[in-house]
Amino acid sequence: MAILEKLSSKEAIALEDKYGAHNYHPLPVVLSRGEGVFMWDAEGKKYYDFLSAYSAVNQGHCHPRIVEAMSEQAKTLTLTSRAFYNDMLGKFEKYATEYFGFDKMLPMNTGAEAVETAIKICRKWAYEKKGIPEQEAKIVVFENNFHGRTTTIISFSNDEGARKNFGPYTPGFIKVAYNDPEALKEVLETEKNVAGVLIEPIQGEAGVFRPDTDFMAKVKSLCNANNVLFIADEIQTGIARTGSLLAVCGDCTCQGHCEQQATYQRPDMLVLGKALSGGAYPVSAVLADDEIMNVIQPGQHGSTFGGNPVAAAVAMEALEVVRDEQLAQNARELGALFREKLNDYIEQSSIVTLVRGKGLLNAIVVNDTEDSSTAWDICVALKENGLLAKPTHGNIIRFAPPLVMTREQLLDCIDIITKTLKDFEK
Ligand code: IF1
Repeated sequence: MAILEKLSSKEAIALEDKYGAHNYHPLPVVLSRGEGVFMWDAEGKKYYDFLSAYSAVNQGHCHPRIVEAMSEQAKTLTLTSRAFYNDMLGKFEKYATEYFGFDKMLPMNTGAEAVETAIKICRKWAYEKKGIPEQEAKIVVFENNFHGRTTTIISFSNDEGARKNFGPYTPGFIKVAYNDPEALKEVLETEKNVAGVLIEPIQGEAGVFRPDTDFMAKVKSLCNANNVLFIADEIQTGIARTGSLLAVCGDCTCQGHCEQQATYQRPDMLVLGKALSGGAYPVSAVLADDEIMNVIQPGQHGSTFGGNPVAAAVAMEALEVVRDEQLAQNARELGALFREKLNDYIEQSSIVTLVRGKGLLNAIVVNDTEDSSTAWDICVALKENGLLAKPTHGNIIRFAPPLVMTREQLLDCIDIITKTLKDFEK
């Protein structure tokens, strides 16, 4: 089989079934091309993408500027390892630290690697700066969190499917209820040796669960009061997805980064991934100021591909596109329109109970039990009608199109979604 020989959907699925680990249960569609908000399957059928690879493709599929940057760098120098310098990493580090307003950046590849990096930095800071006894550092995490799939990260997950039979688990994590400042306050004031709080500003996998508006401000304030690091995992919510550059920016309407303290809850460590590269290449990063980041000395952390020249070129272009195309503003405006139209539909619906989200990270809750197949069946019907989405947990369907979507395209998608839902009304 020639590498670029086109397969039929049936052939592609059969190959994955026979030769691939069964670690996913994909919707029965085989995609072979993407452009902007669209993807085409192996038979040429066109779909709106309403998942954006879990918010990695915020800038749209195969964005020409990002592809060009990747292609040019790939023809020049792809990887040196960090055993040597290269002429792209310093540029990327300067660009990204100015873009997000931190002293330093540690580049990695996947989101989970960046979360693991933040955990390591937090622990090291706790021992070497806060004076917590070695091996005793605790990090607070939240019920229904999702931060990746490494052994340490699933150690503090409460999703049995993600953690069962992967033990023994990594110790040193305390779980508290999400969106409950009193519970967090209690833990920070009673537990000894707390080093950090690791939080998603909106819990994506939990079903796009948006906390109270002032929750992030309270988390930051409680961390400051207890000398604990506020670590924001913006891997899914960041890069304009929720209608501002970062979800911790609150409702700030600026297109880039600002220090409007009124709305911006500046974390001590910012964790980025996914759309940091526009979905073209694995790029992730941890950003922090010197007094935190400088606990890492040569030889104490790293990765073969972390900060490679292609990652640097792709990420700088992907971030520039976010600014030039005002994607945060577009996400804010289209997200409000999406929720308004879905709420109009919900008023007379028996199958959808609510729509929730921020910017273009939204979800609907289907009026059925978690273990019912209704949400799945709706997604299969949406696929037949030319729109791709996938349930998160059981009866919740996440809707997250690329942020380059136009108003006309969004209205077309809302039409597809409501017409499809009507077929499931009781
Ligand atoms: C899968 C979920 C989403 C993330 C946050 C870290 C990571 C993710 C907030 C790790 C990754 C992806 C992983 C992917 C499905 C998807 C997902 F359903 F798993 F939970 F988006 F909600 N922090 N989320 O959302 O980043 O290592 O994957 O680059 O594992 O099935 P990664």
